[in-house]
Amino acid sequence: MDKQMKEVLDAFGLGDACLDCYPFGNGHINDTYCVECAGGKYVLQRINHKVFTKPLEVMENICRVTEHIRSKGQPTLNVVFTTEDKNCYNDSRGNWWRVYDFIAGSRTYELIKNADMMYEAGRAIGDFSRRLSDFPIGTLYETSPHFHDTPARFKALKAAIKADRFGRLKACKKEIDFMMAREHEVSFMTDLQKNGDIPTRVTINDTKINNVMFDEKTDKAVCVIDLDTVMPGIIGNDFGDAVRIGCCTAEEDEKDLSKVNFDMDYYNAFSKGFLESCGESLNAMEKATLAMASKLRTFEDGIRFMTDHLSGDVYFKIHRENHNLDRCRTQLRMVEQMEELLDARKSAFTPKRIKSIKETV
Ligand code: ADP
Ligand code: GN1
Ligand code: MG
Repeated sequence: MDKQMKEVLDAFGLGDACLDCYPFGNGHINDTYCVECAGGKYVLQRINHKVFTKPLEVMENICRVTEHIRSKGQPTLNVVFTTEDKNCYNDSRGNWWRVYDFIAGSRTYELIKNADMMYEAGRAIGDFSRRLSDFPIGTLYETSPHFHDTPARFKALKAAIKADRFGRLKACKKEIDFMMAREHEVSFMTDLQKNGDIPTRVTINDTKINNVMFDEKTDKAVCVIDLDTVMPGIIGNDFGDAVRIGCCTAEEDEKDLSKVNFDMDYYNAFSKGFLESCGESLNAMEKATLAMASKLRTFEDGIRFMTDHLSGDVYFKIHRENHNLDRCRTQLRMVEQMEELLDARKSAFTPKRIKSIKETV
């Protein structure tokens, strides 16, 4: 173990007990390690402080939300405090670190195996919302402002197109045309929120399938993790992000787009689990727009991946050339299929339909 890692593990009182410490998981943002000690297993993370510029506020949100869930007797992330009783550690090089208990007997999946697992994921994500419905939302920090502000994401894409700093634009014409043709749709969910047609709730804002822990033996969902972006938000984004990844027959970075298909059975199973958990507390507009929110959430990541590709891959970790472009392409293919299969087009929401939904809200 190198000197820096020893310093960090010592801060959490794990330096001497540590038997092994190795990179773990497939997140795009933080650096994650599994720490095996004589007395147990932990997850150590270096918080990406370029993305999360206020790590103390992120940690405060996570501690409060997880305490709330724990107080209801439910499994959740458990923050391990430093020997100085702090929820994270700022090392001598300026990096921010935190430790969680490893959620025993559980694992994550990049690709869902069957519809039952999608039902389970829906249940876990819906449960999170239900359990936090009585949480004082106004006390949460908005740690990543404009995180799911899709119009702002689109604006950033346009700026990246204009700058074309790395001369990558010419190879992306088809994708850019596809995205431009949908510009008028990007404010659909944020407009509903602004107009008060959908409420602001405590949301996770990052519910891709590898942020759901499943029991290793039974494949039952244990809980959601990766709570860095827990903030006030739109519930459709939590629903939609899981659909974006979970209902896709291939991984997010699949190069062969013929393998990238939308699985309707998975969508139905996920919706069932989700609505059984938190459906009662959603209003009619939230429920009616879950499919549209799924498409827009998927489109938003297509926009973000393309923006990052054109900007020189500065945000999402990449592991090969054109990785963000490949990720963008899968997202756009999913959007195309959601438009067909879920009728998730803005035109499906005629003023007449919106009016009739509002009347039931
Ligand atoms: P990122 O923000 O980079 O995606 P995550 O918090 O999602 O980081 O962690 C990355 C991966 O590490 C997860 O997908 C999961 O496989 C694993 N992981 C994270 N926290 C835990 C935990 N408490 N117990 C077990 N595995 C975990
Ligand atoms: C990132 O952290 P991770 O890998 O779970 C990103 C999400 C994107 C996702 C795309 C803080 O999620 O918003 O949807 O990649 N997280 C952050 O796969 O930007
Ligand atoms: Mg993650």
